[in-house]
Amino acid sequence: MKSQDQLIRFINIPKIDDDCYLCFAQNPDHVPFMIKRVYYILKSQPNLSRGAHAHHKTQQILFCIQGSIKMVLDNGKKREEVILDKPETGVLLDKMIWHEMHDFQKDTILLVLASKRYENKDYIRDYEQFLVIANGKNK
Ligand code: T46
Repeated sequence: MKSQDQLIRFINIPKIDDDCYLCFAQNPDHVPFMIKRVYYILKSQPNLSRGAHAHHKTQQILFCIQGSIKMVLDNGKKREEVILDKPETGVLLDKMIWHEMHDFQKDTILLVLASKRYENKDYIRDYEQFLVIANGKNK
């Protein structure tokens, strides 16, 4: 199977364990794109859900640096679920992947590296529209 066909692609980064943990991610060793934006999601209440969209062009890597989440990834043909709960293991979220984040543990912190600046027009928020575009492109 080609690596592009894999829906779940983990990104493992170094975790230096001395008197604390220090993790780092750098291009190109761990991050296959130039980082244009960093954001983080925190102060989550238990059982929060977020996401439910895809991006036309943006690629991202999500690290759950505290707590845990369940994440659904869907390329329009198949849908898989992953649990993110380790600061040294991220998941690559390619463009045109529908994603949902569920079951945030209380006080989870999600750190995201993105290949593009924020642009509302890069979002597809309607699942039916996503399927049309994804399956059209995959033909
Ligand atoms: C994603 C998943 C994993 C900005 O103004 N700039 C930003 O860089 C971001 C990320 C968001 N925003 C604004 C847009 C909305 O008014 O923040 C608000 C919440 O964004 P959104 O509803 O997209 O948040 P989530 O948690 O559903 O999704 C976020 C990212 O936005 C999204 O790109 O892939 O995390």
